[in-house]
Amino acid sequence: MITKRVLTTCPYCGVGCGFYLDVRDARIVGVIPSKSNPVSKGYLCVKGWHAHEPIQHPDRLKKPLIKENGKFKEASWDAALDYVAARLKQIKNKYGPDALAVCASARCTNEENFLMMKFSRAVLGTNNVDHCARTCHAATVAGLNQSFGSGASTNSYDELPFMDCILIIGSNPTEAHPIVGWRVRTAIDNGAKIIVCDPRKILVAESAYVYIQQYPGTDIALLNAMINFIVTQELHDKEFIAKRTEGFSELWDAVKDYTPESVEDVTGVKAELIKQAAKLYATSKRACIMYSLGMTEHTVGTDNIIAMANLAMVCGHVGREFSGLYPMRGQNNVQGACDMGALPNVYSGYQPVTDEAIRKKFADAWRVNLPAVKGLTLTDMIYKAIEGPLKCFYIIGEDQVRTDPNTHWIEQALDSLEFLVIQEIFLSETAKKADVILPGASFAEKDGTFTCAERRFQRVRKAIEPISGKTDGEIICEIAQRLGYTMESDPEKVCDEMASLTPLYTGVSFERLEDNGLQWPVPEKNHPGTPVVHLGKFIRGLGKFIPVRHKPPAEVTDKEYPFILSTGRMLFHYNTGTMTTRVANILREYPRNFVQINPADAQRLGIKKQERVMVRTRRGELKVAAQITDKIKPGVLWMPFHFSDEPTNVLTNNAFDPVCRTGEYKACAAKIEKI
Ligand SMILES: Nc1nc2c(c(=O)[nH]1)N[C@H]1C(S)=C(S)[C@@H](COP(=O)(O)OP(=O)(O)OC[C@H]3O[C@@H](n4cnc5c(=O)[nH]c(N)nc54)[C@H](O)[C@@H]3O)O[C@H]1N2
Ligand SMILES: Nc1nc2c(c(=O)[nH]1)N[C@H]1C(S)=C(S)[C@@H](COP(=O)(O)OP(=O)(O)OC[C@H]3O[C@@H](n4cnc5c(=O)[nH]c(N)nc54)[C@H](O)[C@@H]3O)O[C@H]1N2
Ligand code: SF4
Ligand SMILES: [Mo]
Repeated sequence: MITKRVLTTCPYCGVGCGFYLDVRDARIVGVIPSKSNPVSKGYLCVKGWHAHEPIQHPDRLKKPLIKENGKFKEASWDAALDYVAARLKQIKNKYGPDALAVCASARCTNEENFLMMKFSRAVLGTNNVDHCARTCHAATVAGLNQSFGSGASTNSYDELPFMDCILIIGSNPTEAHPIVGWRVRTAIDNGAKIIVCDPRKILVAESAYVYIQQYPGTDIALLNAMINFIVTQELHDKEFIAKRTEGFSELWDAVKDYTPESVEDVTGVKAELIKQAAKLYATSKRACIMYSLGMTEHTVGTDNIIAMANLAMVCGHVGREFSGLYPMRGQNNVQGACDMGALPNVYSGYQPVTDEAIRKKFADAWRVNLPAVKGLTLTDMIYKAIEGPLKCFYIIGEDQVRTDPNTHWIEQALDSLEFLVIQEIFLSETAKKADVILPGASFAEKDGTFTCAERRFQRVRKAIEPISGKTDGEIICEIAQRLGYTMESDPEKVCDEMASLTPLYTGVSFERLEDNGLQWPVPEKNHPGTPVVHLGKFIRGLGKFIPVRHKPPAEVTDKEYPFILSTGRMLFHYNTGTMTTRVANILREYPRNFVQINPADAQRLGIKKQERVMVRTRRGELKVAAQITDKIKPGVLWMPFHFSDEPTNVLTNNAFDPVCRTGEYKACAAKIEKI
């Protein structure tokens, strides 16, 4: 007998599907998709269908753990929280507030992220707060903000089926955002022509009108060549450029030498294909660009984003319905964690910490003095831990040891700290390094909201009581209390406080999110939400053309490391796999890591199907099974990163974009050897 059905939002990817959790005798026994959810309309992917399974897995952390002489011992909540508060206070007194840093979680609710950034700023007194967007779409926030004045998706999922052309570049929607992938399929069925630019022949490339298989890390050359061709063929939107943008002549100065022929060598793509793609995109009436980490996870990530914004503006394909840029945000609530100000430079709604009037508004509301200088990014926290000034790190729901580039580097940083607190639902590799582990609560054990990749706030609802006894939000507030500062932990009240301090989300409240959620901006109490932004006018006024030029990845191939290694995702598993490797059927289908290699390379090296091989880079080495496939070019290798016991990030390069500080997960030099 099902005793209740609780409507909530999927805890995995940024699509934001809605489903019910079926509860029987205080246990969650199943998932049923919600037909009325505006995002998923009754569909779910394999991860959503199994989202209940990890929640009650026996491996869940249930009691706080304190490390003594290298071993974890169970402790009472009071003992653990007293100890954490005492150590935070001691470190702050000894070294000052900027010796501490917190990492919020894109897996947690908006309300918990708001509390985490408030805790950092108002309680610890530091702007050193960040989260995994740094490894992910920070380039989107930095790039689109410069071009358009806002760093989020310009349009909505529901427009996709009605596009004439979708340019999919560095995004694998059928695996990483399946329910958006389903809308892309609908668009194809409706007659849309798809352009796919991806070093791997991903599933949607099979249905592409033009498929471009460039080398990883050569997208600026490719996009500039498209712009070059469009302008020389007079296919650009002169009226849009004149009325709505600035800087076109500077752009032209930069792209005039990027003829399609001139980029053939660097991209590995025939000029004719680039011309076909450019012409199709420019001449389609309804055309948009969908992109993701293939563009952001590079040392030129920010420039990659700007190059796409340039292309869209040259063709007038932005700032109206059925157009735009769709950055496919990754985690269930990474859009929200950014929106809530879990970033070192802004409060909620992207209000700068360096703006005196804004700082005063928050300081008055919170009755404290607030730090005026920007904090450290996650990337720079790691450097500062190794160098010495950063002494203490409080991390919620992020497994840096498995997900940051170059595992040895991140381990060195965590080992250098005086005190590490991890708030987790499973014993992740990062948690193993902690001095104290605080057991958090999964999405099914709390109320709140997530914001998905189309800027939609949606409700998350509690189906069962927290298994550890406390939600993540309550834990943060109880530490704050012990440090002498009272914070309201009730999610609905936190949401109201956030809305009252944040002009972009003034109209957001639990009551108004009941049915379909709300897409921000929601600048007034009764505002209906905003499916399309930059309509008629960009948020920054005029759209800005910013010239960008091709730069090779930080590490290029050479005699010793002749392959380009790229990494990414597969449909069945999710990030570190702490959750999906605890779903029996998923693990049965995909139990282990692998490396993809082109048949010509495999033959030359004598590597056979499924043979275990050694992959090496300048950072490390890893034994994995070889998967021979013509879906990648000769000279390229590809690996997923979902398997904790065969950890891909021992190989990846900790080289970072100078602006947004994201790591180059998508291209480094590697070699592959028979064992
Ligand atoms: N099933 C599943 N879904 C997920 C996740 C998951 O782990 N599993 N994670 C979520 C998260 S956190 C995120 S951020 C998103 C990410 O979603 P995506 O970014 O779509 O996923 P990735 O596989 O990382 O990379 C996308 C594509 O970029 C291509 N690529 C690699 N290098 C380059 C390049 O230099 N140029 C171009 N143009 N393309 C390149 C890859 O071949 C790949 O097809 O997915 C979210 N959804
Ligand atoms: N090689 C390679 N590495 C990558 C990438 C890549 O493309 N290639 N992509 C990068 C990207 S885009 C991302 S976003 C990162 C993701 O990196 P992470 O954020 O480290 O990965 P997740 O598996 O999502 O881990 C989050 C942790 O949160 C925990 N958790 C889940 N829900 C909750 C909750 O409600 N409360 C608490 N307290 N904990 C919770 C999970 O158990 C898990 O250990 O990985 C990055 N790493
Ligand atoms: S597409 Fe994303 S949000 Fe939807 S069910 Fe799958 S993992 Fe969950
Ligand atoms: Mo991500």
